[in-house]
Amino acid sequence: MLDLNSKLSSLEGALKAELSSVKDLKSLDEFKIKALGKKSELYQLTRNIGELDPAQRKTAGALINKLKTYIEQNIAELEAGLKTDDNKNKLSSEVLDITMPGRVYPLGASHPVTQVLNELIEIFKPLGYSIANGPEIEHEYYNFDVLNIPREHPSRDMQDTFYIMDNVVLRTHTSPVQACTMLQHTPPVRILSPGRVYRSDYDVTHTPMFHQVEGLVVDRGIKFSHLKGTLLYFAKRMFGEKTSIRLRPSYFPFTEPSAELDVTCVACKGKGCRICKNTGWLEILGCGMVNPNVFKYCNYPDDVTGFAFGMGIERIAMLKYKIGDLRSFFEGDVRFLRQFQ
Ligand code: 2NM
Repeated sequence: MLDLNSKLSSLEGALKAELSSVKDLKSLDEFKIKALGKKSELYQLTRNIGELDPAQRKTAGALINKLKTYIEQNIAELEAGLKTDDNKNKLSSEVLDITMPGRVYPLGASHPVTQVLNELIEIFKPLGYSIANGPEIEHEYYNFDVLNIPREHPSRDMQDTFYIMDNVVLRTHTSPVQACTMLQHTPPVRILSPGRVYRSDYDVTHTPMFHQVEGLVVDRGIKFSHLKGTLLYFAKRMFGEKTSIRLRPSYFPFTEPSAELDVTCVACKGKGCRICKNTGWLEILGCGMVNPNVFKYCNYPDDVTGFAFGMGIERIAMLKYKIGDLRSFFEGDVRFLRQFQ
């Protein structure tokens, strides 16, 4: 018994000394195993109780248990303390100030030409138009011949058209897309052809590349009044409900009759100003009834009729956003572009 007593008190001393050097939760876990686990001295002592005198077993068990409880209590206290410290450290090192403003990353935006183009598509979508795209490099035949533009027509001239090689050009309008659609599909046709077009021209109002949207509707029974109604609807949606339209006779080889469309001046609302040269009107597009010769080239039957129209997107954007110089669209100056975010 004396032997056990002294064993226990030296074990207590050793365990307390060791526990005092435990400074974190990880080494505390290691200590728990070492002090109370299956291989610990304390556990071995409980195992050996059976070898003692039956009369001594009870006291021995009580003494061992007392030390075990004592050590367990010490561990629990230290653990509670270490856990609190650990939480405090975490709280102070992981401070998150949710009132801090977020990082502001610069956001891009689509180009004003793209914006107006998308708007145009949205305006014509509810009328049932599909989008038709085509190549920017075209055979002369599709850019001119099919569209009833004769060999001696001035627009074929080297001055206006970029020739890639003999008989191959950069398209000067998106009409070849419409001609090709007619060559591939029987009527009815109702399409919108947006895209880049190229003309050898450069000044305040002309750039060698610009964007066009052309519309084409072909069916039996299509009349000029359908064209007029379509254009009035378009003008009101693009420039506002109060906009009026005016058609003036014009000439295009691919339409007959042909007309130019004016809308109420966006600046003075029709009163007359510098922008509309005191007329109260602004020209925005060309249009007409598709020339029967074009239908012949496309192998369409005699009884179909159709209307077509074409406009420059930059011009529409300039009027809508009151931009003075066409060239600002192509300079890539972010101060200009940011105004359309
Ligand atoms: C315009 C004006 C008038 C037009 C004609 C055709 C086609 F393919 F049907 F012949 N497409 N686009 C047309 C008609 C284009 O742009 C000022």
